[in-house]
Amino acid sequence: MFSTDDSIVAVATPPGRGGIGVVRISGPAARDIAGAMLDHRTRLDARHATFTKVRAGEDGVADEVIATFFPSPHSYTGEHVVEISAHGSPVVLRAIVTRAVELGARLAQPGEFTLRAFLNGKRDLIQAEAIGDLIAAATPMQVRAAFDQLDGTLTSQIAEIDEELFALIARLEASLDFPDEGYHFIEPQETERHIERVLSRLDRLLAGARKGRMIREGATVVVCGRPNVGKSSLFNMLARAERAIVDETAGTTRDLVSERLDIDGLVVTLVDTAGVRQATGTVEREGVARAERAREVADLLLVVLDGSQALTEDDDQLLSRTVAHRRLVVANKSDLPAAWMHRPEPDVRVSAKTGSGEEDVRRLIARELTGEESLRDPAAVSNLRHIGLLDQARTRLAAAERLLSVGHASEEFLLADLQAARSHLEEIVGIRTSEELLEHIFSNFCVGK
Ligand SMILES: Nc1nc2c(ncn2[C@@H]2O[C@H](COP(=O)(O)OP(=O)(O)OP(=O)(O)O)[C@@H](O)[C@H]2O)c(=O)[nH]1
Ligand SMILES: [Mg+2]
Repeated sequence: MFSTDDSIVAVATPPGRGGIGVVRISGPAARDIAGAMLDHRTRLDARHATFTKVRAGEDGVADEVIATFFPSPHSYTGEHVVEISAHGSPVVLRAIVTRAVELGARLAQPGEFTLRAFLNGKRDLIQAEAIGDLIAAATPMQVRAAFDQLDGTLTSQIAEIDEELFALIARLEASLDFPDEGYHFIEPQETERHIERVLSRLDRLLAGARKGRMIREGATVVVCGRPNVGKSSLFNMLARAERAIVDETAGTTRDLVSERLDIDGLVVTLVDTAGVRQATGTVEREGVARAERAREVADLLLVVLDGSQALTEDDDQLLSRTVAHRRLVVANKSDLPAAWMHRPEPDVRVSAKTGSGEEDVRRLIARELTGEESLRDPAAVSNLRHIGLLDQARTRLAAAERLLSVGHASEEFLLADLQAARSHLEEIVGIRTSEELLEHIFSNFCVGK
């Protein structure tokens, strides 16, 4: 399904109006297609910004543009590419694309420019996915994590592991190929040492995986507690906006209210919920049911208690119902005298009224989600696809290690495990892929990327 011998075209800048808008054409005919709609008398020079005019179509649409020709292979896709920067008018950009199609280009599919970059060997699969992550990033930490992968950090770590595996496989194969000489090209103890080393490298990569995923995908944090303990006040404090209604009557919040925050580089969707109690009215009952469902999908709960009052039965019930869930117990209203010998000891005391303790809550949220005190550096692995394949590679290596530990491991069995581990690693980088996988990855991109 992937044709790469034709030329494709799309607007590469986001929809809407802007100072400039860029149309990208990639493929063998890119230079001729662009040349046919530009006023420029001579052909476009390589990597030279040419100021000229475009005339696109019978409606007389025209604009002043800068056209740049990137000859193959030194372009984004590895093919001939022309980028036409016009003024950012949707009418102009659409006319340029339409004209390019008349001249023989095809409308690009989502992610097709980056797909071509991958198919032409300009990017490996990790890097191609990182481009998607970088464009989608909502926090500087997400950009850093994506850029590291684009820069090849993960690629080279996997290549090092793969190299060691490859060398080991080669020596084991040599032993198989010359069985009569009674000579092992590699002793079992040495094989074991190599496998252990590869395993510990994989473990190091996987150790950062939870943090990496949290950085890449973000997390849902749900504020819960009985009515009136100050959930909405705490929510507003963290959102730094008066988003949710606060009132002294119990049962103020009915619906879920959510807000996206940047907590220490993490994209956190914070959700305020209705106070949990035996509700009377139908609206409040529905609110309590929604709160319950929100708790079930949360990555982290903030269980809010009123520190100025004795614990009630509702508090106790919620505490015991959430005990197995990842949670922080937050004692609010610390500006009032504490009336409560707390058990369990709260993780943090705050006053949503004065704002005291806000930094502690943020720090604890980040720590609970990532397992780290502070998020200075992104993790090497963050993509669930990569994590799954690393795990599978690890499983096969552990199996090989077990074979060795029981002694008499035949080279054939060892080799089967080691080769399987290698193929999982190759799938991460994209040395092995299927069309379905590529389709899945690139269809999540927008048109023009
Ligand atoms: N003194 C003090 N009062 C607070 C604090 N936080 C909230 N309150 C007050 O407690 C009352 C309830 O606050 P809300 O934030 O609406 O409480 P809630 O848990 O969202 O309540 P429901 O939505 O009804 O479940 C309001 O009168 C707030 O002003 C605090 O830290 N100190
Ligand atoms: Mg509320």
